[in-house]
Amino acid sequence: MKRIVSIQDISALGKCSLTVALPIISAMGIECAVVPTAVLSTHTQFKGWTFHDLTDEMEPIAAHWKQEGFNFDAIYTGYLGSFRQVDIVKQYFHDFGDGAKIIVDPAMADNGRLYAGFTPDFPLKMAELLDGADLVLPNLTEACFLLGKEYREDYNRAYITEILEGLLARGAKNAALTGVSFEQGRLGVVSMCGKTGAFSEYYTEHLPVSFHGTGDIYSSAAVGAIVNGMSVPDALALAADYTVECIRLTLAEKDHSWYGVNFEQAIPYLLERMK
Ligand code: PXL
Repeated sequence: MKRIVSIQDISALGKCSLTVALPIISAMGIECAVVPTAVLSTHTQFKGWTFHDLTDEMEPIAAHWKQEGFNFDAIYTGYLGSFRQVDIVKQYFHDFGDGAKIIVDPAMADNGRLYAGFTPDFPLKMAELLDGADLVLPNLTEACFLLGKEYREDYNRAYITEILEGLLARGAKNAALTGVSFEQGRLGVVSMCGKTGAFSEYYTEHLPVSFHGTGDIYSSAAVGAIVNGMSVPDALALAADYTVECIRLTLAEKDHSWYGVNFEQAIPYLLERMK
């Protein structure tokens, strides 16, 4: 059985980070070990959330795992809260990266802005994780922050290509950008392979809503698909379709929650598509 480890926070309620990575990756038939980097009462789009840092647990967990000789098919990182956590994650890549795909979701920003609590110097620290990563999958905002580039809402293919090349130049083997739209009503993911230069793109219906946690759902599904042997472009397309299905099911529910999507109800769809 394949085994991965996901390193990110656990927002106790809020349908993001580990509370989506664990169920989605498990449902895809992959063992999902976790390194919880912090416990929050909710994700940070709520008001008044609590936060308990778990950085001090990260190195002892790694030390024990090394002693036990564990290895992983992939290391999947998401939301991280500090420079020190990024440094420890780099140590995980070093200690457990042999034979593991390294997949980095630099979850830290959206819609042109960093999430609450991040200082402007954090994105360049997060960018250190790209060096040697098999895949980095930021949204457009995160990519701009990683590269220290101005975020633009109106852009063309040349701008998107420049961003993908910038991410590859930071050392990622593949780069994928989400939330890209060249056409009214269509939203998608574009990616580039550093080795072959191959460019791929995949678009879905652009539902006129924005829900929290969809980036984490998309990344988790992409990680599961890649570890199950799909090519990067196919995995990205599958993850995009799954995310859209999650949003559709959420909108179909009267009184749906604002803070996250009904990803649980779309798991049968995901598994059907994996066949
Ligand atoms: O979904 C990204 C995410 C993960 N973890 C925490 C967050 C967010 C986004 O706001 O606040 C704690």
